[in-house]
Amino acid sequence: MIGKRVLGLFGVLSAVAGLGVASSAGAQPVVGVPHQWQMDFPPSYTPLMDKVASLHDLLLVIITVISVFVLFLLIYAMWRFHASRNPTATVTTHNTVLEIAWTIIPILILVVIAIPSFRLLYYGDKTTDAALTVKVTGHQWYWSYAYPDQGNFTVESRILSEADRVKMKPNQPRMLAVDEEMVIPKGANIRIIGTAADSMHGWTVPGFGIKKTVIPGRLNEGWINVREEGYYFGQCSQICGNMHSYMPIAVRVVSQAEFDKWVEQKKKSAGLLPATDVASATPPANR
Ligand SMILES: [Cu+2]
Repeated sequence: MIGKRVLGLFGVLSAVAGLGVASSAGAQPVVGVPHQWQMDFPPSYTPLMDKVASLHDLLLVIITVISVFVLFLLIYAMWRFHASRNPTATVTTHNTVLEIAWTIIPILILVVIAIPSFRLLYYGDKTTDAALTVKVTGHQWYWSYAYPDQGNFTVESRILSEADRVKMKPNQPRMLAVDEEMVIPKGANIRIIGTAADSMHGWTVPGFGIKKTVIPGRLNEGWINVREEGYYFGQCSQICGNMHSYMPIAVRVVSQAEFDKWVEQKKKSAGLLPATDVASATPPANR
């Protein structure tokens, strides 16, 4: 689709532009953000979103063919059976062949749609071998991300005020930048377990093809595998209260080495690792 290609080009251009700004800050480029005049899906960054887009493309072909066919029938009937051209109306009430056809053909079309649709549902349901799990919890009105496989530390992610964003993350989009992103390694299957602390929220990142409604007292599962490093953004997609629009979702995708470094740092500040620097180590008592 031409529209998609043009938008894809915009994506690349803005990613390159973002890279220029980001590299000066020594961080990942801003990749997964909405663009001006965007009309199609956002560019895809995960295998799941690839499949969502291709199912959409299949459905677009099917509905276009059906719409054009119905439009043709309407126009033809208006022309062919106009009173001036067809003064005496036919009294035909049944046509067995036609009736069987207009029952069977729609069934076949629905089956053709159902097969890839169910395959996609099961594909997006869960990952078979996850490199790690991130437990996402929606709160009024911020997100927290727990890393049970890395010692179970938790990161809280809150929107930056406009003044703080300009000061701390000027290259990131307004209303989407947060103080602490969810950090994951690139190219790894990440199991997402979602729940909520108070009301229902929706953990949604459009470019990842994931949209998990998170519900208090329940665990919902999904997965992502992001190909490229960068910052990706989404928004809470479940009306959750008066600050619903102020709990954006930001994901920072990094290399495995950088992820390991980040984990060490988080574990240390959560008190899960002994301090390794000499200055803060407790001196031996009897010396
Ligand atoms: Cu919410």
